[in-house]
Amino acid sequence: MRHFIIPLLILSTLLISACNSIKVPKSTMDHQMSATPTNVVPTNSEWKISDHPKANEELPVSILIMDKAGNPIKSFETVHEKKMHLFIVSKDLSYFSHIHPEYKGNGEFDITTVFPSGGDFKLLSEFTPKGGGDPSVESKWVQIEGEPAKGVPLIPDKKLTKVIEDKKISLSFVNLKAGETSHLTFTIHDAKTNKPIKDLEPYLGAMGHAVSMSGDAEKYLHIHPMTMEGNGPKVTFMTIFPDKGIYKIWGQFQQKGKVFTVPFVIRVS
Ligand SMILES: [Cu+2]
Repeated sequence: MRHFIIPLLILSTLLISACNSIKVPKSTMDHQMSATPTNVVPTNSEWKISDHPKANEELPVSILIMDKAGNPIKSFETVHEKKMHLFIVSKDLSYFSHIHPEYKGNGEFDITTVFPSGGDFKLLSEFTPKGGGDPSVESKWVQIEGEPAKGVPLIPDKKLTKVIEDKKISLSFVNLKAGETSHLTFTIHDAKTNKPIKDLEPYLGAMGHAVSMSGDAEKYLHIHPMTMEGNGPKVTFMTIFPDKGIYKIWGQFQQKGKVFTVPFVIRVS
């Protein structure tokens, strides 16, 4: 069931967000914003990571993408400048990483990463086999040996303003109801001067990216901004949260060649 639901969620997000973004998935155009996902290529995956993966060590991770018959898929679309986007989160969602495995050919993607502590981590890859109009998703839980991090309880933020790397970022939304269209706006100021930041740069082909996960790390949404206009201080995203509950959302933006990530915990009612 999970394998079916997750692509469906991403699809609905992409279908909606695509209306106002520059890159419109084929299925959106074909189906006029219908919520029926028809263009996700069904996939299987095989993940290779050492037998006893340890925290704080360089660990090679290999992901083989196959079709349902188990044959490697050989060609992939480049989406947001990459053939694969890989997200790694700890079970409590306190750790987040967004990286790009290298395509080795014959369905295989490789990357080396360091897990910051022992414990359970979810690896979630997003890619689009050639001809697919919307991304496919494959994920894997891994258990990392080593001292576990002190778990961070997932509590909705009371204050939706954070200071990250000299930037003050606020999150606001219109309609945070499950199953309905939500707009999320990140507003970015210089933390020292309080001046609005107007020189954001495109990051992976958009004025920002946002990834959201449900509190249990089972539901995943990759949310693209609604427009490419302007370079801050506001970037608005549109999505549909599938269910009520707590979600963590990570906004990622770039300024002066540097990417910064801002996390918020929200409650969808
Ligand atoms: Cu990416």
